[in-house]
Amino acid sequence: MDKGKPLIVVAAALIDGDGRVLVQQRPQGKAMAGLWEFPGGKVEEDELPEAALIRELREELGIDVEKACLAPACFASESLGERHMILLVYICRKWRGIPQALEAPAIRWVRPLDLHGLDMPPADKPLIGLLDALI
Ligand code: DCM
Repeated sequence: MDKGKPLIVVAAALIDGDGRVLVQQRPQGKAMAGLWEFPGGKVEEDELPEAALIRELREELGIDVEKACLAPACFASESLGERHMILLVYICRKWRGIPQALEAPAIRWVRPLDLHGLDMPPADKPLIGLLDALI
């Protein structure tokens, strides 16, 4: 079956000085509403992944991140049904500003071990074990 071009999505694992990771809740009205995800979103047609992530982090959390502070960590792929999705994940430990829930109903800082207890989108789940190992 031809599913066309895959949807490229970027996400960040923001890690604070205490080794906690930021997750945000998906808003009502969107797919997978209420689930906790790593912040990020779709890469537009003419964008590079890092530029898309920098844009999304500014829109969603009000923080400024430099490209050099985005360390590629892993990727995951998932079938969304009508389309395949590839999620590119970056680790980031340095940013300017204080993250705020500008688009999500809530954000939370959680210890990597506590990620296991959260409802997350399927594409985000494989990252949990990886973060346990990396942080
Ligand atoms: N998505 C995901 N995990 C993330 C961010 C996004 O699985 N950390 C998925 C949810 C949607 C798609 O990417 O299927 C596009 O995201 P959005 O609906 O937020 O634009």
